[in-house]
Amino acid sequence: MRLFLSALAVSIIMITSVAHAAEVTAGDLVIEQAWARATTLSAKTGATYLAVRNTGSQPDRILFIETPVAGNAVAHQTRQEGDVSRMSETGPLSISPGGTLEMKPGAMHIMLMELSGGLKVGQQFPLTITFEKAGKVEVPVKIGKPGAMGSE
Ligand SMILES: [Cu+2]
Repeated sequence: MRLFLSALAVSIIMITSVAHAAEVTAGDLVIEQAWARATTLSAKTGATYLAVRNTGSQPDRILFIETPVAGNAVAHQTRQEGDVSRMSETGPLSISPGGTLEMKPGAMHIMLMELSGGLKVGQQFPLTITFEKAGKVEVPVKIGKPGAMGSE
């Protein structure tokens, strides 16, 4: 019995780690490690990070980003100017063939604006990305700790 239980525990752990590494495929694109930083309940803005891998032979572009948790979502780039970090819109992002578009804290991110109720640790929300060629894709975004630096 004890042996059976520990075998069960091992398989549960394996299932969890597979779920954690969830990736979404759309045509030639693989979207992975989608996560967001938790915010306070009254926060109006938040940031989401993810990676898009292009396994095809043609470039693709992100046209729109939308989510039910925010009134507006746009790709931003953070630049460090002395002691000040500034963000600006990136415009349409392209993913070159064989390349990966990687977003992370302090660099590129998806800015969520007009948040409807804050982002809570441990919860998840859908993000819909429309690509020029791969079309519309819904990606589940996990919410990590407020100061988290990655999807772990
Ligand atoms: Cu931003």
